[in-house]
Amino acid sequence: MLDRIREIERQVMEELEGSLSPEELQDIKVKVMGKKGSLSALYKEMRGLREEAKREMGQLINETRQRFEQMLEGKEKELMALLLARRLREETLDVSLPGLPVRRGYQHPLTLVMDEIEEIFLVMGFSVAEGPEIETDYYNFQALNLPKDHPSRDMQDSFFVSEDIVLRSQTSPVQIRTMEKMCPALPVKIIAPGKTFRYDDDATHSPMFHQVEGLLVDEGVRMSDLKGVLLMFVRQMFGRKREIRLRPSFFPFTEPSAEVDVSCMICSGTGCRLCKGTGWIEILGSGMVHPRVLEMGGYDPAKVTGFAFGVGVERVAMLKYGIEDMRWLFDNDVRFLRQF
Ligand code: 2U9
Repeated sequence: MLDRIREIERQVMEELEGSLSPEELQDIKVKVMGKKGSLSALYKEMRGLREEAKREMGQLINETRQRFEQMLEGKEKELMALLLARRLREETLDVSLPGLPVRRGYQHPLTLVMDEIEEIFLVMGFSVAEGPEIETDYYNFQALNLPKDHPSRDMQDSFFVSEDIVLRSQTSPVQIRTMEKMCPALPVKIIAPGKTFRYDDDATHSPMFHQVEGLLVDEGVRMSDLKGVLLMFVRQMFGRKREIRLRPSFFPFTEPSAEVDVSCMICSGTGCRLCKGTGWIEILGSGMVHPRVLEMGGYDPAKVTGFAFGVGVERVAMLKYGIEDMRWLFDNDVRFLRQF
């Protein structure tokens, strides 16, 4: 039996030497000291011995058991220390390493241009007005002196929701609504930026596009005021060397009306591809508010006058950033959007 104990001890030493994990240690513990372990088997074998030998053997086995327990405990501590050292080594975090780059988004060129236009007019004392994108026939057409047979009322040009409801084809209804609300207060000095809708789709037209329209109504407002404000706008937007020229035109809501050209920002007037050799680029529509439109807003055209203008935001963006096709503004291709 003594030999058996020695043999078990030798085996335990050998296995402990080679064990590398707490799980392996546990296995050894069970194999030797568990209910069906090799030491427990010895206790059972003792039953046949004489009293004296039984006591001696019992003591010896108990001592061996205690030794094993100490050895296992020691080995466990050793292993835990090793594992901790390894974790500390492997999980080290170098806080001085540079962080992972975060890709930043960009503002859409239309947002940039829209914000810039608003800023220019805010500095000149205009306020921003907003209104519905879905309008009644009255606000979109009638109040703007667009008669029933006017071509822009045609189904071909406007998106009708029903006979009386239409997606606004310009932001002018906002100005009518604002005049109605403000009347008789003066001055009405507002810009109306926002989405507009027309049945059109090619390289220079989109069915949804953006406009900023302006309106100034007060006593004694003249066409020269309009010209001064627009010259200021154009120079802020396209550079202080720009000039403007007004060409007579026609809009139902303004009289007289004028289209406004800006001197070409590429060739400064000598003629190039952008201005098609003319030196001038059309940029705005404008005019003195039609007396009937003033009336429709609640004001007396005998006492007040007003000027109005409209600018296409996509067109300004295309000119400012050299964008050749309007559809690129709506494709949401990040290779395009990243450039702004
Ligand atoms: C009220 C009275 C008059 C706004 C105006 C234009 C001329 C014009 C175009 C510019 C490019 C539309 O986006 S575009 O295609 N706009 O030519 N707009 S005068 O006139 C108004 C507005 C409101 C009460």
